[in-house]
Amino acid sequence: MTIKLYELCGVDETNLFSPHCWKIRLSLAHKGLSHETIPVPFSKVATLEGGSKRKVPVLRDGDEVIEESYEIALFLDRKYPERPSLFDGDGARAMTQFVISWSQTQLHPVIARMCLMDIYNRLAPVDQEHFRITREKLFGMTLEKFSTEMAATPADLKKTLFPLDNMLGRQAFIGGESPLFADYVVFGALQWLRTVQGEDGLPKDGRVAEWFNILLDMYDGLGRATKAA
Ligand SMILES: N[C@@H](CCC(=O)N[C@@H](CS)C(=O)NCC(=O)O)C(=O)O
Repeated sequence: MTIKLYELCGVDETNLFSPHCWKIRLSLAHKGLSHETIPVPFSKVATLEGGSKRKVPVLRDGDEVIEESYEIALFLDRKYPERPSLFDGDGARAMTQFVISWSQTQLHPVIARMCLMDIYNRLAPVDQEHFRITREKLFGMTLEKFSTEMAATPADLKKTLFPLDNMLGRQAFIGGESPLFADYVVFGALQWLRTVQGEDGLPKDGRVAEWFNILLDMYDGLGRATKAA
């Protein structure tokens, strides 16, 4: 039975931009599993699977429905143990929590500060309303004020990525010689920026750029196939 992946989209259903959904797109490819994408705009997320979900990605595999990207990755390894693992043992699962935490608390805020209005501008009016209400409540200010007064630059991003740049001097991937789920976590964040704003804000040269380009080209260019904005 085909695996279904509910993924966030804007007006253009082929512009899949959610960082968390990208983690799972690459995880499925890593395991050699094909899937059907069901694009979902912000205002429809709460109607998925009978209305029980509030966020995507959500994955349906037969009768099983899983949400939360890390839980989906664990599920895929549990259900398909004969395929390449997304984690290299218990230690890797535990350390991936650090990568998720770093990505969520350091990388995502900088990227949001770079591209908030780019996200807003690619949504349909009904989704713009949802995005404005939820994000203005979260930030405690208007989107316009956030994106001007809190704006971040490519230099801020480069600085935030320094730990990754430094580590890539010693090994090819966060996972070691080949990528693991932890790589897809960080890839998802940069792909988010690429798909909503284009490539200008991304590192252009150096180790992180090289690592990101390798991941964009992996799995028959899955990442690159979604156009940069
Ligand atoms: N921790 C969750 C985060 C998922 C998440 O934040 N998804 C966003 C899209 S990137 C969402 O569905 N938001 C719905 C909304 O804001 O209404 C995961 O890793 O799956």
